[in-house]
Amino acid sequence: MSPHPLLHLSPEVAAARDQGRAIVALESTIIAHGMPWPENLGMAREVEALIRSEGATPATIAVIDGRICIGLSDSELQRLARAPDAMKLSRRDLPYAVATGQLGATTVAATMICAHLAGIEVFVTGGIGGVHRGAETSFDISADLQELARTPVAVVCAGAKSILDLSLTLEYLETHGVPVISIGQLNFAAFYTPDSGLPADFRLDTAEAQARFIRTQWALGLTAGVVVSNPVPEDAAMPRADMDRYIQQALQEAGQRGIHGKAVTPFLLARIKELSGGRSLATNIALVQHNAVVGARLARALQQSSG
Ligand code: PSU
Ligand code: MN
Repeated sequence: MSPHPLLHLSPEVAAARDQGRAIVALESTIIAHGMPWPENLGMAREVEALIRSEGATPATIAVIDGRICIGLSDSELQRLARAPDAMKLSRRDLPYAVATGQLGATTVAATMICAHLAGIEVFVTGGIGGVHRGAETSFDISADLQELARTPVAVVCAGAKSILDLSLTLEYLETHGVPVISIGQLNFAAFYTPDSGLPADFRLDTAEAQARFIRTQWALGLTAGVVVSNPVPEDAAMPRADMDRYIQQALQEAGQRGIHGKAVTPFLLARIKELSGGRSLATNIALVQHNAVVGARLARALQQSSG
């Protein structure tokens, strides 16, 4: 039985749900707008395979011809991976995409909404959106942060990219009561590099400890999400000085070209990939894979603690 009339569960996800098995949500903006073809398709398939090998069920979420799909077939994954013109869907865009039958890729915010409607508690991505540098004049603060404040889903990520103002991002999360728990280190991760230099809130290394924290938060009626910051493995990280240069240049070009709104993040990601000669893409794929393993283990621990 579908958990909601507007959701379409894949057979694999529906079976996992019926059997009470751990499910991990995955976003699709990272496929359509975060990585180039064909690496995006390879990444999407590998991440799903890793989650299965950890004993959980992957549920990639997207809007396909107006249908909110929880779990995609391989041909649906391929279609999204070759659709840079798919809509980028955040909270405000979701009703339009469904009502008018669009093809759309869900951001962290929209994926959290759909995952929660489907009863999925854990969601794996690369990096969350945040407060952009210069937000005091642009007002550019990702809707991901508001979503984290209101929707009870645990989001496993490698922190946030330093294209953002990470210090303001953490302040914003604090204000809205969103805890940031970190794995293996106290500091918040900075996506391409393991350490942002800024402390997260709590260090919890094991899936069991993370699950206990999350269950306790929700049992207290604190219905926010949780950020689970999982640093990129050292051997896949980018040199920090190089990264800082690419980011500076990409930000400057975005300003010169007057790029704004939801086009900012995809522009910066693509430009950093070019400037780094593709190295940033390899790091991006490695960190999502790492998050998939951590997310699958967390989903299993949460599932076991649900009684
Ligand atoms: N950060 C990344 N890769 C991504 C994104 C963010 O490292 O692909 C995507 C996610 O889908 C995230 C969205 O939810 O960008 C945030 O976009 P905006 O800054 O426009 O809110
Ligand atoms: Mn924005």
